[in-house]
Amino acid sequence: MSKLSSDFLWGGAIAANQCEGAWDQDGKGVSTADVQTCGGLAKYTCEIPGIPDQYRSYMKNMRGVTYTDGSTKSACIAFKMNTYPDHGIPSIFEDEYYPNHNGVDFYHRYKEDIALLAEMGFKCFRLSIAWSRIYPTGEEALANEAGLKYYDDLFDTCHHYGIEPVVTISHYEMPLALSIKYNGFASRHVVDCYMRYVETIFDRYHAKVKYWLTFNEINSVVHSGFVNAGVFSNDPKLIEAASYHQFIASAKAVILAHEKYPNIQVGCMVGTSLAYPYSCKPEDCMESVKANHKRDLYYPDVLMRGYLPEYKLIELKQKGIELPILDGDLQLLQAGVCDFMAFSYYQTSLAMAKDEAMERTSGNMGTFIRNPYLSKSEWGWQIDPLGLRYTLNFYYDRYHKPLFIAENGLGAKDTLERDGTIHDPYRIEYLKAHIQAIKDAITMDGVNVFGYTPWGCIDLISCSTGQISKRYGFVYVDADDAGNGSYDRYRKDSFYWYKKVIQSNGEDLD
Ligand code: BGP
Repeated sequence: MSKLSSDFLWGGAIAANQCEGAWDQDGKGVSTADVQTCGGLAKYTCEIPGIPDQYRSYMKNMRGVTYTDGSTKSACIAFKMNTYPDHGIPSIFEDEYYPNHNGVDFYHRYKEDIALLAEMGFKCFRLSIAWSRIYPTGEEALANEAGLKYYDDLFDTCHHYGIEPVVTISHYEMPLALSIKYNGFASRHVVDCYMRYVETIFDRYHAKVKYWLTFNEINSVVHSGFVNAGVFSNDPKLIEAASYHQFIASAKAVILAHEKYPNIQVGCMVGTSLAYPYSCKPEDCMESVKANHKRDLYYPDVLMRGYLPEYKLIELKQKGIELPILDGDLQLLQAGVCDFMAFSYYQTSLAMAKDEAMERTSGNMGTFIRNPYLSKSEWGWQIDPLGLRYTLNFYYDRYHKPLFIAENGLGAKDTLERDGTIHDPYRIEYLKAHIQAIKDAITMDGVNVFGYTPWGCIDLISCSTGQISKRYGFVYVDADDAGNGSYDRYRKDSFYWYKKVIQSNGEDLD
């Protein structure tokens, strides 16, 4: 059996808003991530009247977005459920705790952190740039030099250790001002703001960064309009417009890269949870086709094939929604096809023609019907290593372009022992099974996968709950959900295990 190629990019992934902290330092503006609370601890919690029972248990740790309508202060669910009020301005309250404000202090500790990643033998490191460090409100004429300098130093540190940075241009944050003024990407104007930001960072870093991703989990706009695209509204017309504008923005970024910086490659990033049919009943099988179109295919279809698919055009027509297509847009989409497809994979899902009463479980791309054949994490995310091989085959068959696994991993509680060790056999077991699935897809199915960056390689703030106790890392950060702790770093057992995996290029998984 053939082996993995020697240049396979082993690494890990983080996002600026979930780890940097320093939310208001060195000229950074307020971002959409800065108004999000910590689930379970928040003072301003989100009560949604009329929510069906099977969803309710998943709401308890969900974080909120704090907002005011002028007279009252309140919060609405931030992630996995568009539940925004009719009127309200996302705002920071002095009496609320916002975990992303401190993150895990990566802004100040990145040198120590990258040295730890290098010790594991990382070949690449996926991270994001905080847009609001570069353009604090998104509309300045000049970029913030302190922000630019920070990422220069960060990329130089990576290269010092021979680590290739893989950069997400927009990972679940944008200047809050663009959300408040324009409802984010619902407005075409924000595409121009994004492009100014992209021009600035491509120009500055093209010699240091080869791989770029335009938007993190671009398809999560279906359920998280604010987190993904700055849309503080439930209006489906605005949400469809925002994702359309993100397509245009992504295509423009690809075109710019190809024209001016031929050494760089630009990919899309999709949150996957492909739907298996619940049963072999033809109706369930058809339902899985529809579910996949809606959540897992529309977005990469546009970005990897360069046109709006027929199934979506029909759906929009039936809903009476017109996309804000301008002259020349369709040519742009065609010319701006991505060089590769990156995706996150945590679990698959199930589709059933009639599913009202089915038991639900949670996941990053929604709440899903429980699959009786799968186990699940403490946070209810189902564990399906074979589903990763299935997903790799599915997308490679469809686009035949290189694939990059930008996220995967197990969020779990860890215990820091008195002697500074952390024993996390559950994480090793999870990752081992998923890496085996990747190897099988490459060596037995011929899928072209060029990298793997497990999520949260250093513990960080959870995107859906705001907790740090939902840990993914090989590196433990000594902090609790309320932000108490030394923030010192410790190597988990999985740290030594992953080091061996990388050293043996995936041969030694024991
Ligand atoms: C993905 C996001 C990440 C990350 C991950 C884990 O959807 O791209 O930002 O956080 O999920 O999710 P969580 O942090 O909610 O456990």
